Amino acid sequence: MIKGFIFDLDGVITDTAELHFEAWKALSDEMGWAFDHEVNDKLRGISRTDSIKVILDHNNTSLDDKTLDALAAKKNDIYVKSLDKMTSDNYLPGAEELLTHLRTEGFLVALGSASKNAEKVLLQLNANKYFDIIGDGHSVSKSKPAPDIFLFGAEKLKLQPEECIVFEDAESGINAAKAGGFYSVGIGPKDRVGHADLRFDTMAEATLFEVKAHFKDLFS
Ligand code: B16
Ligand code: MG
Repeated sequence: MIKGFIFDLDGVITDTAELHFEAWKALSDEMGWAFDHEVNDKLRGISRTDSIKVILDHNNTSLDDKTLDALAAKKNDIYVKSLDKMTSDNYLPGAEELLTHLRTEGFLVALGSASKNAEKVLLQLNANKYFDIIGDGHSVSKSKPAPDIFLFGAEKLKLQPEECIVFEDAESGINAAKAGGFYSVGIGPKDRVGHADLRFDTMAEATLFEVKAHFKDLFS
């Protein structure tokens, strides 16, 4: 039986992908690297360090670890500053409604994000009230597609993976959910999250009614 839900943050609760894009783009322009939305899409769900490596690969460049860390920190400063503009108006359509509904029905809810800035994003959105457990980029060392962040959430909720549904917008995130033995809901196009147990184009369609209808044998 499903007793809990684990939500990714960026791309599921709020759309920070564009803010990440702008910050990586500013750094790339400064460094003379090519960077566009197609490359940005490959960064969904993966850590900051892995992200800069993807950008460097795309540019057939490599850097020593110290320079790489310094440049990733520079990008992060730009990104964190851009979060100041975020408010509770910046939930993705449907996200706050679903979180509210889960609270009303008494489900356990955890965050399972790769971001080390999740705390600030939740604060800007005023979203802490919807989560029993916060799992973020500081909680585990192995990032998605390893299942560790979702296993962390389930363990803290005192649930088994098969008692939880994971919501994810990233290919690596659905892979992580599957690797951990969780049910998964993908948010986004088929070519990105079509391997999820259930998929919606956007969070606006992802109502509790639709989720229950799909996983009907798993709800009492
Ligand atoms: P930060 P999620 C992920 O968050 C983003 O999708 C990904 O693009 C980003 O690189 C990663 O967080 C790390 O973020 O630089 O803030 O630590 O989708 O897992 O909530
Ligand atoms: Mg995401």
